Amino acid sequence: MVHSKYRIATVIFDDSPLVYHRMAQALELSVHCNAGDVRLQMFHCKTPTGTIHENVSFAWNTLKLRFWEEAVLDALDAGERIVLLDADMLVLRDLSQVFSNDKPFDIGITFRPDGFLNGGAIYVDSADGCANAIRLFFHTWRSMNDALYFDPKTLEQFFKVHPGMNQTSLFHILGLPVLGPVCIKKLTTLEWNCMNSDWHLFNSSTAVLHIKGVLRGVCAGLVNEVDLSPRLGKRLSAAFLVWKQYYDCISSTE
Ligand SMILES: [Mn+2]
Repeated sequence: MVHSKYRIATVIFDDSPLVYHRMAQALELSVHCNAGDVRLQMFHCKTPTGTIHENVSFAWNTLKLRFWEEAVLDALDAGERIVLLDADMLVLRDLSQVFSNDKPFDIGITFRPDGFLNGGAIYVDSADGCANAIRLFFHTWRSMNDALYFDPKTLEQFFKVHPGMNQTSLFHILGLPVLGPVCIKKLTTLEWNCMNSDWHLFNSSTAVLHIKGVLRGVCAGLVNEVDLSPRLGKRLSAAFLVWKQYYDCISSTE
């Protein structure tokens, strides 16, 4: 059985560079084109003032996680499943298949082929999963993230094991006894969060494409699209062509 009732939530910072707004627009378009009438909750916020880190993304990610936790609590109340996505994503097909009854889970996390996790897409079975375990998971993740944010020395140490503000905090809570019986499912990035490590394998099984690195460079106008093919050869061609369809469509309406 495949579940159908789920929502998608994402966070956009209104004062972020134009490229992020274009990526959020593309996400919206891709959900509309490929995921039917699935509700996309787009949370708008502003960059916090007085950030203590030079890298503004630490503050963005820390605030983003608060919105994600709120969205999960709201979904739990509504009895709906939820997929939490970065704004730099494209949804290429309906995502309900991830909630197949065959292997029930509370939280689905994507792992790259090299074993590193990526926190850009989190799948939460807030309808059939254990509500208390899910609440505790997000509380623990956000608490770890907040603690690290205000402890730059420990953060630096943790980054040696796993980079990324939300990611390193996620990595370091996995396996903590405090999480109790939460059921974590390991998903492949290729299928559920296709990023630069997987672009060369991109195929019709890919449900979510993560726009990072050089793709984002083109989107921001930092890399000339014409220069892209020789640089990447065959490696990126399929993912790039899909990405281009959405971005051309957005550009034509600007
Ligand atoms: Mn991302």
